[in-house]
Amino acid sequence: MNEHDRAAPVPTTKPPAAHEDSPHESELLLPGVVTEKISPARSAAVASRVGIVLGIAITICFVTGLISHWVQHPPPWFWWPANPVWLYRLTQGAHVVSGVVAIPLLLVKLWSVFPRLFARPLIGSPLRLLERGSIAVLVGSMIFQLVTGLFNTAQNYPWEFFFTTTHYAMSYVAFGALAVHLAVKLPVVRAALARPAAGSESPPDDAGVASRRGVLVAAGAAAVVAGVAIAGQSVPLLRRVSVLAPRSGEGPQGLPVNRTAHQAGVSEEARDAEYRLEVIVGDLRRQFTRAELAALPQTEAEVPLACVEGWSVSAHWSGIRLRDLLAAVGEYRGGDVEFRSLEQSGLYNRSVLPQSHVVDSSTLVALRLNGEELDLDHGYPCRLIAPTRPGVLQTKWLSAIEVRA
Ligand SMILES: Nc1nc2c(c(=O)[nH]1)N[C@H]1C(S)=C(S)[C@@H](COP(=O)(O)O)O[C@H]1N2
Ligand SMILES: [Mo]
Repeated sequence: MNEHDRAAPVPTTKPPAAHEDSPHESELLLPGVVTEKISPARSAAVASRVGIVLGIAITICFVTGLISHWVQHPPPWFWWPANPVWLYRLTQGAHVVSGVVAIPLLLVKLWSVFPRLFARPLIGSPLRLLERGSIAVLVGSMIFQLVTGLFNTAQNYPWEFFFTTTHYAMSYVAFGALAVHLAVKLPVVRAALARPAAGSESPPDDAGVASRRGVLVAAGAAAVVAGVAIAGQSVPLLRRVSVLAPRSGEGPQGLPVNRTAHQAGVSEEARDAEYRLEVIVGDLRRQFTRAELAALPQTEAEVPLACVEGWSVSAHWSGIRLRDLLAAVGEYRGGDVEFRSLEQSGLYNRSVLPQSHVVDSSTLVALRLNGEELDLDHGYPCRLIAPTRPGVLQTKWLSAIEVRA
């Protein structure tokens, strides 16, 4: 007798019917007229399959979101490579696309399990209460994350709280609730996946079978459409079909502008003949005019600008390598470097660059963009451009660069 003979279970009940995993009338706290009309597609078969794809999308979204947060607010243990230059463009593009793809999947998933919210008993045992509670937290936090994230891609903040900290904190709630939910539902998911989505014993003309397949296909199609609609923010070929991508390649010198010189209140200072860039290395400091910066050896680099909102554009920069500029003032002995902007207020008027990026050969104090003098709105007289970093940290209209002890 081999392994298989022993393992084969003896069927004690009748073969599974097509609707076995749909909630039964008597199990629901709903009037019969309503229960009768519940589509058989609202089943564990559909919920499990959509749930798996949704779970993958959310995991990608969570991990890439953590990366983005840590790059911007690095904990002591965090290290992020400076190469390949497109790395952040990829992770942040994946973050936004996976989040947008999750929206239709979450809607289909909620639709498929909705009748079960009325399952008897409404509360029941403490364990059941826990299960229901975790679902409430899960659904609430997921909707919150996807909606706030979507608004952020449109640079629209119709709320009072500060987006990044709230979105970050809530991601742990959402992902934690997802883990609990998956653990609780694992037996149901396994059972549902063991059966074909449509149910093997069902007659071919069964309307429920057709609609289950239909719902799965529609969910997949909606997810693809949603993904394509936003991906054009980062994928040039998709730009024309990306209706959800608000900023893609438009703006002076082929790059979108998030904050203009006028909005930042730097138009005059930036063009002033008295402009100086101050570079501080330890006890040594030196001021550079724009002409002096232009007279230093210039380096070219292809480095994408990748905004946290999801849009990204590859660009050709030219300027002074940061490490060369520091060396023109004093010896760089390691440590973070702070960049300050002419901009007085505003969240992004300074940034801190870690050592891994300070010494990288494609980190520039850029003077030119795509073959032209840097546009005022892109940071004239000079700006920071470093690889694998979010746009918010690519400080424009630099006034000072300081090596922190
Ligand atoms: N001083 C300053 N620099 C800034 C910003 C800002 O508001 N002020 N915005 C940042 C953001 S959010 C992005 S995405 C990039 C966009 O650069 P661009 O406007 O040249 O495309 O600039 C960054 N640099
Ligand atoms: Mo940005």
